[in-house]
Amino acid sequence: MGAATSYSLGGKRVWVAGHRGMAGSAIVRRLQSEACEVLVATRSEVDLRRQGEVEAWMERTRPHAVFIAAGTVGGIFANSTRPAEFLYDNLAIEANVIHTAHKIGVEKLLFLGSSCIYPRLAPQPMTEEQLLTGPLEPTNEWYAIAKIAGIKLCQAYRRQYGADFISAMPTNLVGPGDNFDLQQGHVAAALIMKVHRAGIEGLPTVEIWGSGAPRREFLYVDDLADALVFMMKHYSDEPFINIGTGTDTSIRELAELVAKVAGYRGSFTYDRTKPDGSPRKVMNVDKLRSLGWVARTSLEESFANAYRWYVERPGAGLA
Ligand code: GFB
Repeated sequence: MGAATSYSLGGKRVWVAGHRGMAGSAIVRRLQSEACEVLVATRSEVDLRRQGEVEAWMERTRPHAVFIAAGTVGGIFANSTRPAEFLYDNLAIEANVIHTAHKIGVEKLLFLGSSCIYPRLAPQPMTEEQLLTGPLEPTNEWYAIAKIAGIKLCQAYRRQYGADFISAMPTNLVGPGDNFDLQQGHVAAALIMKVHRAGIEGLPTVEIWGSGAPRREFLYVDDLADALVFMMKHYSDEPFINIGTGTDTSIRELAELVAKVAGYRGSFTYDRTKPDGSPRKVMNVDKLRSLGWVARTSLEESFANAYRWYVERPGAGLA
């Protein structure tokens, strides 16, 4: 039960589903320091939305352990304009992988959810007990419903079949490998792109969506990967666990931090025709702390690393 359990990755075949994404690629980086064999599959090898392809691939490769970091993801605009993809893709992926993992006897599986599973007006910081206590945030309820179903699948397979399937709920992420797409991506990448471009082009202002008042928590993606490997090794129980830092910042403060990191001296304007989304999202991370894990990378260091990663890419600031 809980922290007392221990699962060894040594000598195991470990499948990171979604290895090209921000979280998945960080898990692959983190697994380099474990004595395991890392399995990955590109979308042309296996489309995770197709049950037959998932079954064939998993039956052939026989992973001992699985991280489900695959999914259709995006920021507030992507979530609110592509509801069918966010609901269908994520439901199909998690149902296919979790059911097949049970069928072939996967020893351990970790499903990644999201902090948007909690009610829009959940008391802050949000404890795991807040799940399904109120209406969801409308801009991302499609994604949230799919992620809640993923948690429930893990719990149901544990209850009915004794499968060692667990779930982690990460907060908003920052770091290398993010989706640097102004329309589809999240706020961290968008601010980095916008501020960098304004610096290059000598623009006096940068436009921020919404009021700047919403508060968000940001976890460095390599800290997330470390927490997930920690959970894979040391946690085995039905309740899911929040993964975050436990501290939040306003979007306005965040914009100022990115300006500092990028050496940008202009100002910010606010486009109030764009949605704010949830007024505040910050995790209570007491459970994770009590298991023995805390985040290491500060907010400024996280954004400085993400900024450096972005500007070192060819073509940064041009697209
Ligand atoms: O990161 P984000 O897109 O999603 O936006 P959520 C966070 C906040 O930043 C919102 C504001 O209040 C946005 O209005 N914002 C300001 C911007 N400027 C920008 C900008 O240029 N781009 C973007 N994207 N936002 C997501 C969910 O919610 O959080 C996902 O939609 C997922 O499903 C993820 O759960 C963790 O934090 O509001």
